[in-house]
Amino acid sequence: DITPTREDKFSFGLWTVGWQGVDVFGGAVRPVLEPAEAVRKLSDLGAYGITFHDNDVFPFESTAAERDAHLKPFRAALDETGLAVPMVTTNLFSHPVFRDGGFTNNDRDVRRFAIRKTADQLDLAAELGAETFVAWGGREGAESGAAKDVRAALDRYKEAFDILGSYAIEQGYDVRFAIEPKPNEPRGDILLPTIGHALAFIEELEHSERVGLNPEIGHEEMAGLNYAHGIAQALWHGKLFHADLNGQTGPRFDQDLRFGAGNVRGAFWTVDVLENGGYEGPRHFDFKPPRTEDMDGVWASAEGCMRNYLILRNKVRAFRADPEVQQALLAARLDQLAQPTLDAGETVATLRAEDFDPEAAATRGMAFERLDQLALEHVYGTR
Ligand code: GLT
Ligand code: MN
Ligand code: MN
Ligand code: MN
Repeated sequence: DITPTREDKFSFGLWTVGWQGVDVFGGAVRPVLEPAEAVRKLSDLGAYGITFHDNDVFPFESTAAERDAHLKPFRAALDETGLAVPMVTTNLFSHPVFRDGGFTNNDRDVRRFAIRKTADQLDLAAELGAETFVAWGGREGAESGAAKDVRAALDRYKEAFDILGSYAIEQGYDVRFAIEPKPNEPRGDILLPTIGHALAFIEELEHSERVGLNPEIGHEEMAGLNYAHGIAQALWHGKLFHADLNGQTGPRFDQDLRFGAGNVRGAFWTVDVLENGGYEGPRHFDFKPPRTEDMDGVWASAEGCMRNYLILRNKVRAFRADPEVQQALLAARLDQLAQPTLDAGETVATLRAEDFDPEAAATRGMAFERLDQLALEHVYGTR
C-alpha cells in the first residue's frame, strides 16, 4: 500500500509547502500559507510531523507577545490534529543582518545576536518537544578568498555550538543538534560543505555527543557525492540524527525536487539504507514544489514525496526478500565483507605464512553486474 500513515513518520518543513516561489528571477506565484492550514493539510495527507524555522511562524524580532499571538493558531492546529514537531531550526540567513552569516559572521555583534536568536528557538524546541535542532549554515561562507579566514571562522563555529550545547544542558533540554551540510548556494562556498567535513568538525566540539547530522540528498548530489554512501557512513559514526529527503539531478543549482524525482536510482538506495541501516528518525521532506504549481500542485507534490518513499520502500523490501538476490549477494561475496579480515589470535605473521595465489584470485570476477541488474529490475518494476 502506498497511502501514507502516521506510522511511516513522514514530516515536512513548513517552508517547503509554504514556499511562495520567490526565486532570484521572480517574485511570489502563490499566496501565503498560514502555518495552521499547513498543519491541517499535512495531517490530512498522512504526515506525522511538521518542522519550522522561528521566522516561518512569527516575524523577525517579534516581541514575546507577538510571538505568542502567532504561535497560538499554530499550536491549536497541532493540538487538534495531533501532529508532532520533531524538529525545529533558526533562520540565520534571510534578514540582511545575516549577509555574511550568523555564527561565523566577521562582525562580532552579529555573531552574538545569532547565538541569542538560536537560544530563543531552543527554548521553543524544548516547549514543543522537538528532539532535533537543525543547523543549516547556508550563509556561513564566502565568495572570495581573503574575506574569510576559514580557521578563525571554524573557531567561531565551534564556539557557537559549544555555547549552545552548554546552554541546552544547563536548561535540562535533551534536544540534539543536527548540522546540515551544503557545498554552495546561497554562498559561493559554504563552510562544512559535505557530510565528511561536518563529521570531522563535530569531533572537535565540546558536546560532540549532542551533535550529529541532517544530510540533504540534493546537497550531497550537488557536490557529485553518493547520498546513500554518505548517510551510511553517518550511521556508522552514530551521527545520522535527521535526514532531508528530496530530489536532485546531478551537480547544478539546488533543485529541491520532490523526493523520488531526479536521481531515482539514488533514491532507491537511500531508502534501502534508511530502512535497513538502523535509522529511526523522521522521514523529513525538504523540497520546493516548483514555481509552475498552484496550491493544488503543492499538495500533489507533497503527496508525491510520501508516495514515492512508500513505493521505493516496497521495492527495497521485495529486493531484499528475493531469493535470487540473496544468491547474487553471496556470489558477490557480501557475506565475506561482513566478516573480520583476521580471525581472533591471527596476526600479520599468520598472513605471511599463508599460501595465497594472487594470480588465481585475480581471475575471479566479482559478479556485481548480475546483482545490480536484479536491483534495477526491481526499480523498473519487472520483478
Ligand atoms: C533552506 C535550506 C534547507 C534547509 C532549511 C533549514 S532552510 O530552505 O535550503 O536545505 O534544510 O534551515
Ligand atoms: Mn536543498
Ligand atoms: Mn532547501
Ligand atoms: Mn534541507
